[in-house]
Amino acid sequence: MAAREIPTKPYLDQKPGTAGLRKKVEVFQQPHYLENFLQSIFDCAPELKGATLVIGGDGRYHNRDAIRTAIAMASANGVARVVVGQGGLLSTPAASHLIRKLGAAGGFLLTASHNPAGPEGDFGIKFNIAGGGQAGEGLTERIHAHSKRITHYRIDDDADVDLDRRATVQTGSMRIDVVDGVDDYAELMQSLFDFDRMRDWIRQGHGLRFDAMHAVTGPYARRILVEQLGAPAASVLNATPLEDFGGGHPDPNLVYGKHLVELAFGAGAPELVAASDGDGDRNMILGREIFVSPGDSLAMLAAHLPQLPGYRDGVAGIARSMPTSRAADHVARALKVPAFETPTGWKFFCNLLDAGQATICGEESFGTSSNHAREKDGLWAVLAWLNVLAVTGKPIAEIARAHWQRYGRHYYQRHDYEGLPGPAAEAVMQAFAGELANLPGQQVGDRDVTLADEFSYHDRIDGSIASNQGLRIVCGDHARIIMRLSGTGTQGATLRLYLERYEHDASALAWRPADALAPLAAAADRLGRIGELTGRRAPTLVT
Ligand code: VG1
Ligand code: CO
Repeated sequence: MAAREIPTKPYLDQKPGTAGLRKKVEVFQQPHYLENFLQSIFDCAPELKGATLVIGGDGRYHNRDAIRTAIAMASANGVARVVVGQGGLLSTPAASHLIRKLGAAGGFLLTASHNPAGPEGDFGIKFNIAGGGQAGEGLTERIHAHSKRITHYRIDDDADVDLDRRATVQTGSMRIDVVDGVDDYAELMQSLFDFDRMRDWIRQGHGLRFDAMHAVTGPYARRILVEQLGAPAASVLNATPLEDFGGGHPDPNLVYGKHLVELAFGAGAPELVAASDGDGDRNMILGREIFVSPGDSLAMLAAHLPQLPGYRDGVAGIARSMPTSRAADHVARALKVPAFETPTGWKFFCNLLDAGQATICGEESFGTSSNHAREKDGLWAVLAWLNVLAVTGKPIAEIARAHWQRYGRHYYQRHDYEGLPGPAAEAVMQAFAGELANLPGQQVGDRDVTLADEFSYHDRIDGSIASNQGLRIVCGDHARIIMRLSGTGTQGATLRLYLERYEHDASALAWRPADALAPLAAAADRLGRIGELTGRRAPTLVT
């Protein structure tokens, strides 16, 4: 049987959010649901015809089924070559790299990131374009519009392959390569970092612990940290990818990574404690008795980047998402390079990276990466820190203290109110928005408000404008309060409140972030009437 056209009816909810289409597994299991969405991509991205397509996922439940469907549809839609990770596994940054390396026209990344997996959990798919970055807003909108009027999809059931065996198979007019998902990524990391020095650092007995959280980074961490850098096997925790992530929540932050915080603050702590998320694009960094907030991590890595082999040419610019702490901006100023502020979501960095204007980028949501890929990269951040430790010979706490002394410290927290009824979350946003016009000239948390608006971004490279990207109150360099709604959830609405306070006085560098930020949290609650409108006394998650 060759390619067939199957009639189908549209679903009206296939609208991608901050990072692809994410839904409950049972939503994806509805008849033709995935097929409709994939066909919408094929129809809106004709460049896939006759070209190479990369496919891989984070290994969660439904990954294999979805990949087989994607392969069968790629064949029916005229794709010349599919490259798929063995076992269906590719971390998000590894997939991005593979697209770039192979000159592929795009890739399907099957992941719902850190959201829990399993039959009751979440599933998701991202479409990345040539160059390795996520499809931009325009294309994403066209795909969504198309999905609402789709009538047929094409599939070729003969195009199938054993995902567990590395091989090249020809089916009809399409070639399928099942490749090791780690090889190319590991080679890329070796080109960026000083593996010899890192190996020495480990050999000297400096301890390190990396938690793969039973998600996709296990095989990557084992290969690089253990086999190539010589770390003891026990350095990598939960290294076997499981379809349900072992029942866990592979979101490396202060809540879901609490065991790592305890390890880092306990007796005999290793010098570097780290973790990544479900699809391998997030990272958490801890040292002995210190948690490095993602905004600080971006700033500190940027400051040290020119000492790492892949970045000897220096830093062209530093980019961060709007809610991310402005710590990196100080480093950009010191390096005399531009600092960019983009909306939440990695896709907004890609034009800057492509244009060579930014070298390193970061988000407060535990995302950091550089121009080596077009996605954030968890293991890259861990290796970058490892290399910094090996080069400086200093522990993380000392690096952080020196950094704060020089640049000042940005106290930072994100408060999430998860699973809210949509109308309650909207009401808070409206209440907060309603206060903005009156605020400039007034005080918030003892500081003068200099700007209060809704953030919109003008991409100077492609001229596009993204509006509606979060509400913010700015008190000069001193403080910010930001509020936005999450675009990645699958249940109810999540309100995110971001708090930032800057101090540079030597006596103000060692406070507890919760204490430093309490006045701003109280102000945000008052302005957005959060308690009153949501009935919640406290956030569900503080990171
Ligand atoms: C969240 C984060 C954002 C990140 C996105 C995808 O989006 O805030 O910074 O880029 O997740 O990360 P939102 O809209 O829920 O705030 V991942 O690791 O889920 O691909
Ligand atoms: Co992720």
